Amino acid sequence: MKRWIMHVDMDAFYASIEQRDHEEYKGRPVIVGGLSSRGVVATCSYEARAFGVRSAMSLREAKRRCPQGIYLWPRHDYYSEVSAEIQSIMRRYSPYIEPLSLDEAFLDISGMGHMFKGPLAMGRAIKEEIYETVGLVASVGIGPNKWLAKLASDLKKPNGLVIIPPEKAMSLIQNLPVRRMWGVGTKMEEALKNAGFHRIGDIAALGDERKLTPICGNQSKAIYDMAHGIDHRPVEYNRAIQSIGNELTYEEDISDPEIIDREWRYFAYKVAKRLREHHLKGHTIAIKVRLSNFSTYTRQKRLTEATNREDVLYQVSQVLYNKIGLTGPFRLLGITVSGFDEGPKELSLFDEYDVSSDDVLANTLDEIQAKLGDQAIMKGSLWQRYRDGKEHQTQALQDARPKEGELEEGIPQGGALSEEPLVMDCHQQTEGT
Ligand code: TTP
Ligand code: MG
Repeated sequence: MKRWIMHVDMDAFYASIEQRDHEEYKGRPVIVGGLSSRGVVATCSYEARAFGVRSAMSLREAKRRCPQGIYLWPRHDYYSEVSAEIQSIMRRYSPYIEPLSLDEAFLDISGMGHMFKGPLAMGRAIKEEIYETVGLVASVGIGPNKWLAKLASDLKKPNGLVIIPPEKAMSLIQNLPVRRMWGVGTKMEEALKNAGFHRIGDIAALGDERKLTPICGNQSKAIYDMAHGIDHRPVEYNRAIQSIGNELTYEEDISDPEIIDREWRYFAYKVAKRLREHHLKGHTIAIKVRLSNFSTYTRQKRLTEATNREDVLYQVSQVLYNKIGLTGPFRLLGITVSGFDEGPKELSLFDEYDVSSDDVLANTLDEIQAKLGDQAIMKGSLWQRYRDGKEHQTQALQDARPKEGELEEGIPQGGALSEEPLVMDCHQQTEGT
């Protein structure tokens, strides 16, 4: 059976939702992002892209390039709801679905083409159903593996529908810049170029993957395979949440101890809130800090009792932070919790009395925020942060997947793939597309 993977990626996702909901925004440059002077663009409509506005660009720069743009604050919870609707449509086409973020997912559709006139017809059907039901445009890519499917969905954006048959793969990818490979960020691109690899074909012609080791470290095999159009990674449709964390790359490095402390409090608040949303408690708390030169340090601690409490997360993060012994300036900070207790605990009648007053307070706050918005009730320190315009930048990160080596105690990260400056986890910046 021929393997066919589909990658569905919504066009200008947040901005398209805003245009869908506001007649007056249609056809106009819409920029969604933080509104403070330090804010960045989360995304923008294709009309705004024509002015040179891009994701992760500072809003200051965006406003310079496109003063007539419509600038909007993101509504993350609402976008998540739309995302869930889209996922439920995709799930009807294939149960083998792996969402990568709010707006993109892989589907393994091997052997399912017979329900349609082939994989391309199936892609068209999904696009149409998403458009008719949700009113948004998706780009769809289909290929013999994940990397080619992801590439395909990007080739004709917006409103793309592209299939890369295996026999066409090599001729198509060999002239593309190395940056187009999935997982090659700015840093690795630079290293590859310095070593004389500009196009994917340059890597494919190497003849021996070991020659890549000095540049790509433990990613060499993956990069070498990709350069040959090969990617054996399965669509991970059943992956349970393994960790929940938030991290943030700052537009300007931070070194003021008060601000750093506020950030730790913020991460503790945010991660605890998300753990409660998922009814999870974890034993392992990890922190991550990255310096301006990209050196990255992680420390973790395992607690005997699993927790989802904000105060515990904050206190442990401080113990770990002191252990690292660095004071900045920091490019990135973050907290992740993993090692979850098996399944949500069933409450028995007697257990009810076990619920601590802290839990009751946290749940009450969650309810108020769910009804009235996050700003309705907030700790003083976090309110200040929100007012300063930081809040918008921290999108809930992908629930998941400690990257290789990420949770290992005390190991500065050298893996080139992890050196990509993250704006949001699991997002690659694609420049100039
Ligand atoms: P993308 O799929 O990367 O971008 P997009 O859907 O806006 O545009 P397109 O796919 O047509 O190129 O990301 C999906 C959403 O994730 C995006 O709408 C906003 C959010 N996002 C951020 O918040 N910050 C970022 O840096 C990026 C790239 C995306
Ligand atoms: Mg998208």
